[in-house]
Amino acid sequence: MTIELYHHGSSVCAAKVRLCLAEKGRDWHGHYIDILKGDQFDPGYLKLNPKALVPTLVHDGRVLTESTVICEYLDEVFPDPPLKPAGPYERAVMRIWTKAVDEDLHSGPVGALTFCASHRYVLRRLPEKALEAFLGGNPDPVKRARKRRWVEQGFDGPDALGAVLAYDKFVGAMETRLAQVPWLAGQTFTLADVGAVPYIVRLDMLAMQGFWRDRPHVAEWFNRINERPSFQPAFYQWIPDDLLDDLASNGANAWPEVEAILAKG
Ligand SMILES: N[C@@H](CCC(=O)N[C@@H](CS)C(=O)NCC(=O)O)C(=O)O
Repeated sequence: MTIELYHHGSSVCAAKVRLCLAEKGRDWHGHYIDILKGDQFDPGYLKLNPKALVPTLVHDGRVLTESTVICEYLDEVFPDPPLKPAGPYERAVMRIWTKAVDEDLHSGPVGALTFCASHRYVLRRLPEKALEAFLGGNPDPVKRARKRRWVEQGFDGPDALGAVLAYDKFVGAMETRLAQVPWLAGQTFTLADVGAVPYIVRLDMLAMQGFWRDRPHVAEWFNRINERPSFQPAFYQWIPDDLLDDLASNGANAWPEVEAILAKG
């Protein structure tokens, strides 16, 4: 039984799958796809993942994409410990959260915030030709255009406002929920939490803990997550120190812009 994961240190979707595998106590073999250098556009990788995205899981030679689907799959093939609630209603609630992560945060806000605040500066270190190849590489024309905007315009462009507000709304919904129950789907840690954690870690890495400054239940949930044995292996061990430094320092520089957006609401 071999598990291979094509992933990258700063990919929220890849981190979701690493966290799931760590919770399951499963060993895996990694292929590092540097999505900030354009490895995802390699023709060999495109055969596995035609959308040029990470993660891709290969389990016993069979390929799976889509991080939320991969986590559901892993929970079925490795049911112990379970990461889905026992009851059908609670499982549905869990899926409302994983769907919200995909539709409300991953659809644009996490990329817009990360690129506008930090990745645009990291990418500028690429030689001009490599940067152009990177910006032109995405097979989806809409995503290609928006990434160019994030990189070229940052917070002066049209995307940062919506991204900050969507993130704030999501963290606000978490606060409301976590004031009632210890975990997003109810009484146990589930794929709902696995799905949300990487997006909160992203804010943490961007030194944007201000998103939960006045949200004690999110802060307490995140502290509990940090103490799980799965946390370090899933996140920090995969992020190169220089990228971590870039995220923290660029994120801190961008925080006043984020705060200004939040203040206006
Ligand atoms: N729906 C996909 C989204 C995957 C995705 O957007 N991956 C990002 C990193 S989190 C990526 O590979 N980006 C590379 C690029 O945009 O060029 C999933 O959940 O796996």
